Amino acid sequence: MRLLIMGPPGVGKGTQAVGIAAHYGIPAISTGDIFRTNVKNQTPLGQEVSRIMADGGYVPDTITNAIVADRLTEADAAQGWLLDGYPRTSGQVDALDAELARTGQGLDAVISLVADTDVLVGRLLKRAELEGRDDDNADTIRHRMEIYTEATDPLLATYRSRDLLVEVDGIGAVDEVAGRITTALDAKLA
Ligand code: B4P
Repeated sequence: MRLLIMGPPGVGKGTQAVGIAAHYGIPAISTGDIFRTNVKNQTPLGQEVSRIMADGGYVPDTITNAIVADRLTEADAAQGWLLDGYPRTSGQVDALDAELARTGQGLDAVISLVADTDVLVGRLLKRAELEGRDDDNADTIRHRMEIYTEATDPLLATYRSRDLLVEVDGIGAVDEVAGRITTALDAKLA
């Protein structure tokens, strides 16, 4: 099973990815988590990306693509994976396509979580209180939303045209959204 989960900042990609991955027995691979771990551990990669992330920008494709390609060679990813927050640019879509072609694999579905911007801003401001993430303040959140609209939202059309997109309403309790995703995926993959 090879899946992507996409959607705007704060829509719940990371929250839902864990449950979906457990359901299918595959690893959830979050580029955001990989970068945050490197920032926390002050690795050379972390030092390179910390300012970009704190400003709400995207880490350059050359870095992100190399990290994902490398992660996909690990043993736990041999039977499948769920990519959370990747691809986010057309260059990343091309890199993932090339990687899949190289290994003779294909995607099974792309989950698109959808929610109103006002709800998302509210969630991220609440997370700022709870977790204190550097990129969860009002200015950065606005910047992240703008970049998403410009660079990532148009990618959904690509996956729709490949008949891979499964759109799910991301508003509601976490369990409720999880149930919707499973039902929609089961219908898509049947
Ligand atoms: P991500 O880690 O992907 O961050 P996100 O978009 O904020 O997270 P997500 O949608 O997963 O929200 P979450 O489940 O946490 O990226 C962070 C940064 O890393 C990017 O801005 C960028 O700089 C960099 N980056 C990552 N991938 C990259 C790439 N491919 N290319 C370049 N740069 C990249 O949920 C948000 C909040 O809502 C949480 O507090 C959660 O508890 C809450 N929540 C979730 N579901 C809810 C629900 N149903 N109801 C109420 N609250 C809910």
